Amino acid sequence: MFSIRMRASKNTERKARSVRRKERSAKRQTPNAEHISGAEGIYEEKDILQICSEYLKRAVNHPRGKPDEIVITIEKIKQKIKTIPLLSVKTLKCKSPDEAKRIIIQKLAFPCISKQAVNNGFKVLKSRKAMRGASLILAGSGKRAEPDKNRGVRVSRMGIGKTAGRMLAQKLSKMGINIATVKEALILASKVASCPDIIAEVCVSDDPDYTTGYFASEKEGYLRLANIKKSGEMHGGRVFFIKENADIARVIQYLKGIPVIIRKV
Ligand code: WAQ
Ligand code: MG
Repeated sequence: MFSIRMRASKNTERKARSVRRKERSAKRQTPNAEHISGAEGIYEEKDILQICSEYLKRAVNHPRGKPDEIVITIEKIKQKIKTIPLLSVKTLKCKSPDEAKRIIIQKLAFPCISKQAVNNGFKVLKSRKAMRGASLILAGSGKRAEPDKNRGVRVSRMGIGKTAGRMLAQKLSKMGINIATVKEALILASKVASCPDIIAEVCVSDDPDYTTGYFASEKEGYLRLANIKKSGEMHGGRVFFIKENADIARVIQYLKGIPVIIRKV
């Protein structure tokens, strides 16, 4: 199996480009590169070409704008892939961002996420500068624990088996939501929820025309929230609320590095 990842960005400071060549070759994308889009999954070798072409199409036709750098990484997975369960799916037809926010606050209060943590979470989700990864927020102190506050932590190396993928497509079709956005977010949220130190996740798409977000946790499942933001807004993001005493390096290693797959729907 292969991990395929794509990220597309636009450099916001064009004049500074040449100065940063050296840095760029080290880190490949400048810290002020504006995030346009990203995607990742685990696939069979014979599907690599098709997936790369899908990811490229997505990168160049994105509502956030035209990228001037697209990076695709293809890596053979050598470790054993861990099987994880898929979260259950439910949709709540919220009428406004305020209503969605009230529900999220309710859901977060029950597993004892502090007010400070909730407020800091909303700050990230509302920030005009979209990160390309997620923010890790300590459930008690509300401290942001991701090492790079501009980029955040990108979850990768997650996928779904062929048969399970077909069953998921059927199930989502019945609900009228069989689209890549939902499938990918559900697989990502299932990996995040399977991390023992993560209590809950909240996600708002950074696509200006995608207004459904979600709350997810092992207990509540994947709870879709309609109208979590107003159409046209560029902000978005992901926050993972983690146990106050969690080993941050281990959480990041799990999210980025441990390959997981869903085999049952
Ligand atoms: N790992 C960590 N954070 C990520 C990742 C990732 N692999 N991909 C995206 N993010 C963060 C990043 O900060 C983005 O700005 C933000 O999430 C939103 O990303 O069921 O499309 O790809 O209908 O715009 C939710 C689907 C869609 C709800 C979420 O996210 C539904 C979506 P986007
Ligand atoms: Mg997006």
